Amino acid sequence: MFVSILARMVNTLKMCKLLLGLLISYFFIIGCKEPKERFSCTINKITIQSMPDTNYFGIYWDSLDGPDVFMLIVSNLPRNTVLQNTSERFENTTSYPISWDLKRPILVTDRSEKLSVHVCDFDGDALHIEMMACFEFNPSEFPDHPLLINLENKQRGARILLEVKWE
Ligand SMILES: [Ca+2]
Repeated sequence: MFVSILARMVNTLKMCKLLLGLLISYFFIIGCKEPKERFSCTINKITIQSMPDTNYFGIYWDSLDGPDVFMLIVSNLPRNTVLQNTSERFENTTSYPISWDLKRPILVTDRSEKLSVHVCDFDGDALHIEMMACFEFNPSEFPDHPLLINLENKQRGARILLEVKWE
């Protein structure tokens, strides 16, 4: 009887030692993990370098003059659905480049965040907005951290330039 109790106690002690060992190993591994690298990309300026003359149906944007160009920047993350809705339009645009120095620079700190830059023509009210061209921008796809980023929409023959800052 006594021997059996003693054997059980020894086994329990062994188990405790094993568990303690596992716990120490776990915390050691967690402690040795590389700290998460900081990631921050700020878009300060957007320049439209070229846009198509006509819409998706081959019709000119505005019959008497050029399009009234503005941007909508939409994030895939819910917290930033519309990041920039500039009311500063370039009315009757007949030549490019045109640029926006963003009053509220767009900050991306999440590697999974992707932005869609929609360049649109404004036609009197929000119901009559026409998409001119759209561009996708995923900052994490630029590991070299260039300060100027060209985005192209080949299908639309459209190009924009982003001026960014990395930290
Ligand atoms: Ca228009």
